[in-house]
Amino acid sequence: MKLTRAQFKEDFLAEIKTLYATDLSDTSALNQFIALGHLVRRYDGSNWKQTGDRYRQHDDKQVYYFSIEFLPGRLLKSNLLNLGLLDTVRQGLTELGLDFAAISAAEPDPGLGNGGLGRLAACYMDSMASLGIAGNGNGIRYRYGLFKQVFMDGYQVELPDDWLRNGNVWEIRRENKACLVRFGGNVWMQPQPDGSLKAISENTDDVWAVPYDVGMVGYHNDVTNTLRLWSAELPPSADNTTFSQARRDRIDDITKVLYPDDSNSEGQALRLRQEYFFSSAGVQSIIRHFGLHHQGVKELANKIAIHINDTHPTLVIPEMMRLLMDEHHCSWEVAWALTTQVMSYTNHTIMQEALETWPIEMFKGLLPRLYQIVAEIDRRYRVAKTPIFGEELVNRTAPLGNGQVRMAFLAVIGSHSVNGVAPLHTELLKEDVLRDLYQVYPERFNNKTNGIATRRWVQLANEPLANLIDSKIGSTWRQQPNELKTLTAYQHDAKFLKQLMAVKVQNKAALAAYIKQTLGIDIRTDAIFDVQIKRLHAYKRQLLHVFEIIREYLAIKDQPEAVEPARVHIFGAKAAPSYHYAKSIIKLINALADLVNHDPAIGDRLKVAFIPNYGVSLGELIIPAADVSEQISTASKEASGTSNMKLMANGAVSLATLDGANIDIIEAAGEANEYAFGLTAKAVYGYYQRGDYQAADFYNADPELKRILDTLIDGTIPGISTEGREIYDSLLKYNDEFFVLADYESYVQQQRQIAHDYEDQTQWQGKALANIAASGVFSADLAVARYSDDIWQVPHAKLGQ
Ligand code: B1N
Repeated sequence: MKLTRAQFKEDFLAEIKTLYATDLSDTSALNQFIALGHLVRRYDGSNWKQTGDRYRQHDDKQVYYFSIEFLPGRLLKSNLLNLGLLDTVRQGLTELGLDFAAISAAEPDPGLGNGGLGRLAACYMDSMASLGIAGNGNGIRYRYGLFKQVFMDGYQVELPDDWLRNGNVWEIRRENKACLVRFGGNVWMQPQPDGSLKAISENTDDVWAVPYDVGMVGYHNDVTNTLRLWSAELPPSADNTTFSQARRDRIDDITKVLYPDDSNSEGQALRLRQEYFFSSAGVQSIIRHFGLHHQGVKELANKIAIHINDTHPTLVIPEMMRLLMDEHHCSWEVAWALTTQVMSYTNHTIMQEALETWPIEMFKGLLPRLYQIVAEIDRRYRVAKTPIFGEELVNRTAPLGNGQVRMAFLAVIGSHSVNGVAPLHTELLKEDVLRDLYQVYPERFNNKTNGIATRRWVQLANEPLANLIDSKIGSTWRQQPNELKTLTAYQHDAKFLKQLMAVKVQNKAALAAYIKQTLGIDIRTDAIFDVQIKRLHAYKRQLLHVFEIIREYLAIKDQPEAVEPARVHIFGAKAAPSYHYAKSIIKLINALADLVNHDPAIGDRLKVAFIPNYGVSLGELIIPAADVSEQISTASKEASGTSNMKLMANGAVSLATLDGANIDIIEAAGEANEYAFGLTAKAVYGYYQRGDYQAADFYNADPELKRILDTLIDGTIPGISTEGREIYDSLLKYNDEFFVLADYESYVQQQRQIAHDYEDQTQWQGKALANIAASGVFSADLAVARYSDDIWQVPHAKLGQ
C-alpha cells in the first residue's frame, strides 16, 4: 500500500494519543508496539475485509488448514514487509527518535507450538496468503504457550508463558461466530416418522467455542487471509446453579495450555478434549459458512478442502459425518463420499511413540456420538476390505483395534490423500508404518517435501544478506525464490564471496552480543559457529555433537600448540518437561559448557553456548550467524526437518546424516558443498532386522571414543555424576538405541574436514553461496503450490520453476 512517512508519523502520534492519553516521551516500547499494531491493523483492515468479500463473490474453493499448533513468530515486521511498509515505518520511527528494533522486540512471540510441525503450519499460512489462495488456518488459542525455559544450575526449569498478559493486538474476538461443542452425556436413536433414526444427545457437558481471528497478510498482493484460533468458555446460558466450579474449571482447562510434547503422544483425556474441541468448532463454522452461501451440500467437495496436519485434528472426519447426517440429513453414503473428498492428511512422523491412539473406553465416554460413527466407519471398512485383503491385514489396519482408536489409520481411511514430508519419509511410510494401508489405498499416498517462508527466514531475519543478493541478481527472488539459483554464477567471484563473509561476520557479531549479554560468554566472530537448534530428543542426537565438543576439548588439552580454527558450539533446545533423559542431556551440555568456557588453557579457542528458551525469535537471530548446520538425527527418524532448510538459505553448510530432507538438501546444493556422514536408513533397518547392533564393539575398538565416553563417569566433567552415568548406561548397558556410537567415527571425520576447509574462506564462502543458491527449491511457496495443485485443487499465483 501507499503511505508517506509524514502521513505515517501523523497517524502514529494520533494513535499514541488516543490509546494512552499521554505524550510519546511518556510511553514504553510495549506501548509503542501496541499503537503500531493497531495502526497496521487499520492499514490492512480493508484488505482483510475485501479478501473475504472477494472469495464469497467468486465462490472460491476454500482451504482449511487444521493444526493443533501454529508458531507464527512476531507479526509486526512481517506484516509491514508484506504490506510494503517496512522502510516507511522504520524511517518514520527513526525520525521520531524511536528505536524500531526495540519496538518490534517488545512484541510477545506466540509460542502456540512445539517445533517444526507448528512452524510449518505458520509458514504455510504465509505462503497461502502470498499465493492468493483462499487459505484459512484453524487451531487453538492457548492461554499459555510453550513454557519459557530457564537454566538453574544447568538444569532446565519451565516457567509459564503468559503471552496474553498485555492482550494481543492482532486478534479479533468474534463472539457472534461462537458455537457449542458437546462432550460426554449419552446418545440414543429416536425413530422418525419416515422410518429413519435420529441421534439425540442428552446430558452433555457443553463448551462455548469462541473464535479469535488473526489476519495472515500476503506479500505485496492485497490479500489477507484468516487464522482462526478457538478459545473455550462457559456457554452464555450457564448460571451458577447449573455450572459447578469443577465444571467451570474443566471448561477453562481445555484451551489453557499447549501440551509441551514434540513427537510424542501421552494419551491423556485433556488432549483428546482439545482435539475434539477445535476440530468440532472448526467444522461447524465451515459448514455454517458454506450453508449461508449454498443450497444443500452437493457442492461441498468442490468448495471446501480440509487439511489434517498430523493426526491431532483427525476427528474432523467423524465430526463432518455427524454434521452431515444428524443436521443435514445426508445418508451415510453421501456423507462419506463428501467427507473423504474434502479431507487430506499429512503424516509428520514414523516414531512409534508419536502415533496417537486413544483407549476406546475413554473415547466412548468423552465422545459417545463420535464413537458410534467411528465404530460404523470401522465396521464398513472391515466389510468392504476383508474379502479383498483378508482378515489379518484388515485387523491390523482398521480404525479400532487392541482396545484403541487408531488415529493415523482413521485419518488415512477418511481422506483422499495421505502425504509424507520428504521423499525418504514417504517411502518409509509406505514400507513400514503404513505399509498395510498402502496396500489398500496405494493411490492416496504422495510426497510433499516441506518448505520454509523465505520472506521471514531470509528477507526479515537476514536483511544484510537479502540486500547483498539484490545487489547481484535484483529482487525478483523475493517473490520467485527459484531465482536464487542464478547466484551460482558468482560462485568464483572473489569479491562477492568476501562480501558474503562480511555479512556473516556482521550477523555473528549480533549473535555474539546477545550471547555476551545473556550468558556472559565472550565469543570470537572469526570462529566457526557450529549450530544445533531443535527440540531436545534422543533421536536428534545432540549427544553426538557433545562428543565432538569433548573431543575438541581433549585435543586442545593434549596438544595446546596445534592450531585449528576457533569454534563456538551453539545449542538451542527445549526438552519436554517429563522427558527425563532429554533433561539429562541439557544438564550435560551446560556442565560441559561450564568446564570448557572457564578453562584458561582453552581460552577463546573453544566455547559452548547453550542459549535458553529457543523459539522462532531466537531462531531469527541465530540462523543468519551459523556456519555449520548440525542435522545429525539417526537416519530414518527425522521425517523432514526444517531448520536444515532455514540454515541452508542463510549460507550454513550442512553436517548431516542421510535423513529426512537432508538428502534432498545435499542433492540440491551438491555433495561437495555439504558434509554428509553416517549410517543410511537402510543400514539402520538392517541392524533392526538382524538384531546384531553391538554398541560396545565401537567403544572397545576406538580408544578415542572410549576416552570420550569415560569422561561421562570419571569426574572430568564436574557436576554430572547421575546424568553422566545415566547417559553412559544408555549407550553401553542399553545398547545405544539411536546408533550414536556407530556414527561417531564418520561424524568426527567430517568435523575434522570442516575445520580444515574453513581455513580457506574463499572456498568456504563458495560452499555457503552454493547453499543459498540451491535453497529456493525449499521455499514454502513452492510446497504450498504443490499441495494446491495435487491435493486441494485450488488455483494459485504462478511461480517460476
Ligand atoms: O514435523 C516437522 C518435521 O520437519 C520434523 O521432522 C518432525 O519431527 C515434526 C506430536 C509432533 N513430527 N511429529 C511432530 C509434534 C507435536 C506433537 O504433539 C508430534 N512434529 C513433527 C514438520 O513436518
